[in-house]
Amino acid sequence: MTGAHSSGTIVEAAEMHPAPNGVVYQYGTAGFRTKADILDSVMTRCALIAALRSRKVGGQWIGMMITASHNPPEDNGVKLVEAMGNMLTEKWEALATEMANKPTPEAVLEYYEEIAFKNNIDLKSPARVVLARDTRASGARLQACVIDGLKAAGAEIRDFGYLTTPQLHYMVRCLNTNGAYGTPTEQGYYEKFGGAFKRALRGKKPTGTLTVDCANGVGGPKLAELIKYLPPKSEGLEIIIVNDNVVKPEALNVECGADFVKTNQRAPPSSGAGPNDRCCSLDGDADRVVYYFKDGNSMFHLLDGDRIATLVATFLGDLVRTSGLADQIKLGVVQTAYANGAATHFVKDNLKLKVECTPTGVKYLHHEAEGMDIGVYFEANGHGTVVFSPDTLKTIAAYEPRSPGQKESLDTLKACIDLINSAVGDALSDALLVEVILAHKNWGAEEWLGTYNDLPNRLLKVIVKDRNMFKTADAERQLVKPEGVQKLIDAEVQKVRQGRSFARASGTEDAVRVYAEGATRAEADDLARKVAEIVKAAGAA
Ligand code: G16
Repeated sequence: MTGAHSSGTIVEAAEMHPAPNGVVYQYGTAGFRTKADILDSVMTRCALIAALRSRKVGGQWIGMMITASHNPPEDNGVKLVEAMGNMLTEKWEALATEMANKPTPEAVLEYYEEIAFKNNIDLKSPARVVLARDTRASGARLQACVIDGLKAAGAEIRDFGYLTTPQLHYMVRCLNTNGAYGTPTEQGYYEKFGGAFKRALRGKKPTGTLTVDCANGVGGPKLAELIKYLPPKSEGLEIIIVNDNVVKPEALNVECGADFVKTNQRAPPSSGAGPNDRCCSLDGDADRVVYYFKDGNSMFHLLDGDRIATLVATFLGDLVRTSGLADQIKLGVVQTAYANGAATHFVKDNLKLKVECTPTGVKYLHHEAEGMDIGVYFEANGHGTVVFSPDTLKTIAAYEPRSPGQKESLDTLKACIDLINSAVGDALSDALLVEVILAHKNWGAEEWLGTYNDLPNRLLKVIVKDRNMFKTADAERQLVKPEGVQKLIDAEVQKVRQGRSFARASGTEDAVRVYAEGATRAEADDLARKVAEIVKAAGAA
């Protein structure tokens, strides 16, 4: 931890880490993210923004996470975290983008002062920033750039070293709630979620084992630590960790991890799991998780974010009902356009719950979920959590059950609330929640899969000259630019039974993503290929 005094000027810090010529930066879906070797200046400037943001919110702790999550090892990035542990507000994303693109150190200082002036920020008031990073090789250098910026801005720094992204969000929320959310230490995190897991299980034992692919990222060592706080495997869950090599940073996300599994729809080649063994994969910073297994015929089955959402919504809905709270608390589900059509139908028609669709990016889903009593949100890629409104939490806390059955359900519901990292999607806490639910239902992955049939789907990446020319509307389901391209996509969709497809520019990678689904694997693949060709042709213009 460092003191709250400035050890350099803003101009000097910006001079130490000059912006490369001709690069345009943008705060994207999850912060700044690009090749690590052009990020030094962004880190220092982002630190200035974090310090200003902290001052704006009365000196509360603001988080900075140095990570590029699912991206390849040579990338890196930074995400800023608001005082309650959620993503940076959009207005400040725009300020961060503008700051990152200032051409000179003098312009950086000028803009720093302009932000302070326009937002009524007293530059002598306290600023507090909490910092962590994933295991990428470039992380140490970029962290030094951040610290130079923070010191120049006179911010108090708490540096947690290596953390998963959700652990950093947890620290921010704990620090700003005086420990009401938990103790702001790694041990505090493990105690909170490990303890809640035990309480939520209520003596039930998950069937079989869980093999966790940690993407060779920071989730590996952190899961190994968390396991020490879980019930012994004789009473609880036997977890087998694979792909936990953080000593070789070039192995990060390579042929493993949640994004690999979801995109390729196959298990990591390194997975040693046997038939019907339950498996899950985290991504590089452990904020996403997807489940899967191979059946007796070696056929791969994916249980992605949509499946987690339906499982969680079903279980929490049942607990609310059996506690006797159904009249007072309503559940809703938030998805993106990537949600499988079958999952959307299942939530609407079987669970009879409200479904909202937002653009990609957990910040949008989280915001939508905050408007619900209990908002279950998951992106299909496995990124998500559950949000409980303050009124819902009060209702649950004050509720007097009228029978032992109601009490049992209420206690499980309360333990689940503690087990969920409501600040942000958290692969470790999400996986524990899934395990609790499967244990209560006495299900393995096969039974979970049996709840409905996914429509076959395919996700492709198309490299184009400038992805920014692709603009969408209607929660990314329609392309409005380049003009005329949506019509071509629609024409292909018409030809396919249960066809649906859309294209959108990624906010984390230099590519356009194409999603397609159809009644059969062949139709989904064919539709995805045709739409990708349309996008490629439009992007070449
Ligand atoms: C980030 C965001 C997610 C988003 C994903 C892909 O995840 O937090 O909300 O789904 O990027 O975004 P895009 O399709 O725009 O590239 P992560 O896990 O990489 O931080």
